[in-house]
Amino acid sequence: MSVARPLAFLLVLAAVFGGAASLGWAVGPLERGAAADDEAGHGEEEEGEAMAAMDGPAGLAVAEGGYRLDLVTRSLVAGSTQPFAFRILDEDGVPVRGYDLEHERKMHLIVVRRDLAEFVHVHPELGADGTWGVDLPVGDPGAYRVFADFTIDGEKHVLGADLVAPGIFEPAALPVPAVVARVGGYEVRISHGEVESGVEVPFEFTVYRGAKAVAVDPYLGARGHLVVLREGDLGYLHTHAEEDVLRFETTFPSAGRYRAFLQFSAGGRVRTAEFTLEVPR
Ligand SMILES: [Cu+2]
Repeated sequence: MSVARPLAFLLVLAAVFGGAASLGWAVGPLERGAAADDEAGHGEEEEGEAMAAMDGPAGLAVAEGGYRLDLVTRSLVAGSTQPFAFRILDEDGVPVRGYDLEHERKMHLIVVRRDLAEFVHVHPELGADGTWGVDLPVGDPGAYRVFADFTIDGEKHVLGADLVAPGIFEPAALPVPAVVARVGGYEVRISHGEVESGVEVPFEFTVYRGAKAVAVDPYLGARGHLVVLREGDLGYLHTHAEEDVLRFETTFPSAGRYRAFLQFSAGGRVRTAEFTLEVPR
């Protein structure tokens, strides 16, 4: 083996670590934890930083902010609905049993395939021993990412973990950005102003049946529910919904492509409309 290879490897490592250090705020989870610990009287500037960190991507860590996502189910079976179980452990390793209601539920479980071709959003039931359980529909084989989205003592947490549905995996390319998505006989249009990273971007969705705009039914305490994930690391973005319209705000942490999953209720069923969003800078 020549000397050149290990040297090149070291250089790559240095670039990775150097890059991580210079990103600083982008390694949000660490700073967010620190900001949360410092509850007492921080200045306005620090509060601003904490807010910015809150708007960064979540769900990149299996443990964060004093809690750990512990998967009881360790692998998935492609093409079937199966029982899925997990726990949220506190710093002492004890399963958490007290959660706040958020969007009418105590736990939101989002499961996506890593290429963003599959998306499921379910609401598990909490057992007496602190184990969450749900019947989870799983699509085609591949690597999956699970997000547990929950609130404890008024603080929101999103923890993420990977697991695999074995089989022959055919990765799908992310669809190109489009302003219209079709789902179950409905056409959904997205409208937004200039999309730029680091600023709050408002989004509005209109649902059509034929040529006519239709009113959607309430769903989870709002008109709809929006999950936005970043291509590349599946960073999970917090979105803020307005109550009476399909309008949301989100802050993109960086340039890149994102996949937005809008869920709304119409015709007695929950539908998911999917959009690719391009953030140029
Ligand atoms: Cu939910």
